Amino acid sequence: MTNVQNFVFSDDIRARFSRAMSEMYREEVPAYGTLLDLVADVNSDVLAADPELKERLAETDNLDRISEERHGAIRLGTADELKMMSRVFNVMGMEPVAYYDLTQANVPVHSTAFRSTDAQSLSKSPFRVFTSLLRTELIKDEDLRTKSEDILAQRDIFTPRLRELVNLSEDQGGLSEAEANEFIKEATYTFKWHQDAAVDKDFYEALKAEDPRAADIVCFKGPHINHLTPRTLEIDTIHADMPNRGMNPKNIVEGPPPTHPILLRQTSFKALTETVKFDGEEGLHTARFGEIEQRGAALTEKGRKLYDEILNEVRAEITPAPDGSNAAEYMAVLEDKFSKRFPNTPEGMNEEGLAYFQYYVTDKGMDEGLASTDLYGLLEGGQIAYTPITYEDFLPVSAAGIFASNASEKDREDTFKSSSQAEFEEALGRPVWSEFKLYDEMERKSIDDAIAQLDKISQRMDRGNDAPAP
Ligand code: OOG
Ligand code: NI
Repeated sequence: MTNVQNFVFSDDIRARFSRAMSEMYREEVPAYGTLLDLVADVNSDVLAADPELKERLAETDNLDRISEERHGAIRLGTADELKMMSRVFNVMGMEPVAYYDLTQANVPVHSTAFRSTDAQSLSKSPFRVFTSLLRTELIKDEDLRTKSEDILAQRDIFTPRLRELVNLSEDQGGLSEAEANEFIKEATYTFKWHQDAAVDKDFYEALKAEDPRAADIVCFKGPHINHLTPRTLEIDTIHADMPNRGMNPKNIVEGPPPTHPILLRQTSFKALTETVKFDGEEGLHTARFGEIEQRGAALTEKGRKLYDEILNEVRAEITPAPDGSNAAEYMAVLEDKFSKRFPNTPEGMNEEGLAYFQYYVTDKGMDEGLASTDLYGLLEGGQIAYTPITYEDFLPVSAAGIFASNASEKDREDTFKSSSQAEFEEALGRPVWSEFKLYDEMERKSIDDAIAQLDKISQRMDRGNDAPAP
């Protein structure tokens, strides 16, 4: 689809790019394909068994996106790479949202997520890319640090044609069909896995010994896609079924308990080991993995605070053992603590101001129009209803868990410098959006739109009534 100037809509470019990435990753990591099939099966079972859910998703324009939905993760080495990447994503209508400080988990990166920011674009394609920037200053060994910075300064992860197309899009205000196709091809290539490393084996091993995540970023020619994550409606079923399908999942599903459809629940299977050529010499690299996620309600700052508080309480009592031996016990404590303090129905969360909601006109509203003057009355009267806004972002704690589970046994020493959103934004060349502000705007807009829609219905009914008899 194109707009008046015959440019392809950025939402379309993003949707097609997301599909192209999925195809590429399916070829690179066959287990990802298995996971996709599993997710598609389970999602269609869930929808078949729950017509109410299906109807609600359809009513709020969120049904079609489910099976298309996924996120990816990449890791960059320099501020210039981050700036250019931001422009590449911008062609697809994706903007940096939220700041994540992974140094809290002793990972030497800080991050944002590129995604679309309004409800309509999200319903077209919610594709998001968690994007991390290495903080080379946290590489402790001076030699390794200096050499890493030199290597990164010399590489160019973008093809010349991709740079041209980004410039073109910015100058013209969009891309034609042929240009968009070329853009998708070049952008996808940026995230391809390259078997040939950019360094020799000694340097790789030395940097890996200091920090495997730094090695994953510095030693390769480009920011290979690190994982691609489909969204499931039933994560526990899949988690339990993964071993039967030859996948080795991590110990627990990270995030809130199954009783609470909030934020984000994630599980992954362990990184696969890939062969690499270091100046022709063979070696092995372990970084890429598979992951699935289940998304729930976006929480307000108040809700998020309560979530963090309860999770800390849980972790003070029990931490999940890496071998999974106390998984059932951990889940029981998690469920217990949350059920005591966090409501798990939309009504309960709304009453306490813990989550954001999308308001919409019901079938009854379509018949009756603006039957009351205020939102409360319209909710009471059943002309308007609401459903939680889906959380579009990430959870640093589980992100850090993922980093850790896919790193090595490396000690988790607490020696990193404190976070710096300002530094990150300087590298990025612009501020990141506050996720709370975006959800708040979405909620307000949905209320305004629903009331305007009811008003129009009422006006049409009035005109119908006043019309002179034929
Ligand atoms: C990013 C990990 C973050 C998630 O789902 O929380 C992430 C990485 O491994 O580079 O993707
Ligand atoms: Ni992820």
